[in-house]
Amino acid sequence: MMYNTDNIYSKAVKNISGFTFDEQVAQVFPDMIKRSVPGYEKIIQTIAMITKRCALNNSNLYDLGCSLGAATLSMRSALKETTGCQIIAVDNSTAMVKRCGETIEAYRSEIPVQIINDDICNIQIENASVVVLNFTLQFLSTDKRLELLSNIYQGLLPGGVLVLSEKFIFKDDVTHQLLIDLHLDFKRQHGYSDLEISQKRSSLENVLIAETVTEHCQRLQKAGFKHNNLWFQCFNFGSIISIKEKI
Ligand code: GEK
Repeated sequence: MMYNTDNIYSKAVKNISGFTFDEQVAQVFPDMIKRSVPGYEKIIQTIAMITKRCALNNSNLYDLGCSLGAATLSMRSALKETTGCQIIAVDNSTAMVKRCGETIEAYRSEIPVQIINDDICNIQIENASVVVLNFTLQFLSTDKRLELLSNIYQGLLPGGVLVLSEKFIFKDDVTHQLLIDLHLDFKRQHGYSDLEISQKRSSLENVLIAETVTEHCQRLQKAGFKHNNLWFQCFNFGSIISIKEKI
């Protein structure tokens, strides 16, 4: 599968429309996410480690907002073929799901992967041991987030885990500004021009709604999770692990 370099915002655009996960984005997605999200590759690698330790025999693993299936492939690499697990990957972007299917097909494995083109809010989570929301919740309107997390909590088996990776904001203005500036430096270091950075920022406005780590942890508590902690952070991006208690 061929992927191009992300130059979607390299030329000045008069009216910047809201960001969507269309064919143009799907074509450059691996390049875009690596150059835009500090720590992305580390998180993907660690999802394999978490899977190895937390996946339960004969359970379902979910990749919600799977894009091209990077987290699915990571989870699959960590699963033994004899454990009777299956992975369910969901995305509401048709362009992403189509390419995700082709990517998954390209790697041989006996672990079944079901790819569903739907809104993650319509998915019944059941018999789950690992659920991944890798930079997806931030695209869901805030009023729908608790219901989704409650659904995930209910569908997890005792001892099951949720990996929730997000872009964060910070209550302390000084810290917030420095971490944002460091993120901008990261993007510049990866070859994005100031024009590209500012046009992308405008297109994501009102589409990506970031919250503080505390807001996320409070919502996770409300959804039922008693054990929530940040396990990774790089600048204003990070990942929380939530564990459903064992009985
Ligand atoms: C990765 N997890 O590479 N229902 C289903 N899918 C959705 C919804 C929704 N309501 N909202 C957004 N998406 C991936 C990266 S990207 C993150 C995830 C980013 C999908 C959307 O179509 C896109 O594919 C994905 O969530 C977000 O580990 O681009 O910053």
